[in-house]
Amino acid sequence: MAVREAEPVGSLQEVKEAGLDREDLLGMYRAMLITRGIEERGHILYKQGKIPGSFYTGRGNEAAAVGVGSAMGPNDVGTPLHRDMGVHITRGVDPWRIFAQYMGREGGPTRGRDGNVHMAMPELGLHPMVSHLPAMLPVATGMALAFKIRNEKRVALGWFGEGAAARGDAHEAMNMAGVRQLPIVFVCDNNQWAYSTPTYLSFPVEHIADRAAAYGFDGVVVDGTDVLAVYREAKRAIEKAREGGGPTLLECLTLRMEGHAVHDDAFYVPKEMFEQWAAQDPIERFRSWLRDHAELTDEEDDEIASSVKRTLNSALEQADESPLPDPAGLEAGVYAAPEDLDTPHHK
Ligand SMILES: Cc1ncc(C[n+]2csc(CCOP(=O)(O)OP(=O)(O)O)c2C)c(N)n1
Ligand SMILES: [Mg+2]
Repeated sequence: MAVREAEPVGSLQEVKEAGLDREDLLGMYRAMLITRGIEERGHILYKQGKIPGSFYTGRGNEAAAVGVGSAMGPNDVGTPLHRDMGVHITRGVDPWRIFAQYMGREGGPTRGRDGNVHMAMPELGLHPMVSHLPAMLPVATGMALAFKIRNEKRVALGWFGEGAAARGDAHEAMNMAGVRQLPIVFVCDNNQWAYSTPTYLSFPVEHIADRAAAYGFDGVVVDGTDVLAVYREAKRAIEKAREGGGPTLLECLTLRMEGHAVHDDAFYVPKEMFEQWAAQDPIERFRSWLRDHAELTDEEDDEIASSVKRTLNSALEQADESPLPDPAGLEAGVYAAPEDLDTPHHK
């Protein structure tokens, strides 16, 4: 029951045993590049005044998000947060929809009802976050409870930050999931800061995952900059949940590489901390691993980079063509209609 600190990933053989072939690996690499590229371009759009409100990124969290997203099964569900763009990308959200969301356009997943990252596409198994953190954990727990009651072999994933872990709804969700042994994986994006609050003011134990034992399930800490280690641990936890083995708390350790949002210059984060974590940038790490273990050549790498660039260029164009929402349709999509719901008593 005690927390386990996951080993880093070694050879290609080990990765193959975890179920990934070379195509999968390059797909994950591409997803990480798309994720970062979207957020970098988002910054530019923000500076151009094209993004209303504030702007959030998950820089430094690309491996954690893509690693977990890639381990999900086709019918699994999740509630990713503001650092988890990689989950949306891995589940197949077309990048132009994200740019449209950023700019409050009709083509965004919320059809222009919200800008920024309060979005997801339920048809891809993802449910949009609300601002209140970690209010999506009880929602994910509810979905896991539904799967268990209906005897469906599906797993729910609920994301939360290490700061949000201090709130009651995190405790309530994990306690209930433990009591009922629900098919759920709680994924903590521990990026070491909750706005300006450091971890030692958020929790008094060494790891957030240490708490799992108190809820009666396993806790695992994984280096969130190692996409393959994250994948391996997420896969293990998800398949365990699917087979009736109950929840896991998977803590992905990273550093939030930018301010809380674009308005915050993170002056309170020690410079050495940024330097130390910049040296293990998740994308650079994976690129080196692919070169050393999967024969990624310069030509292939350049090809992937230019195809990502092309994808993002045309995505931006497509998003810019998407109109702002028509105020006359403001109420559309606010309430679910009976045909949107698949529970028998709504039919
Ligand atoms: C209940 C609640 N209180 C305060 C906030 C304002 N707020 C938004 S993000 C944030 C920091 C959250 O830190 P953490 O959970 O570590 O997630 P991170 O942003 O670092 O990924 C705060 C205080 C909120 N969204 N919800
Ligand atoms: Mg945090």
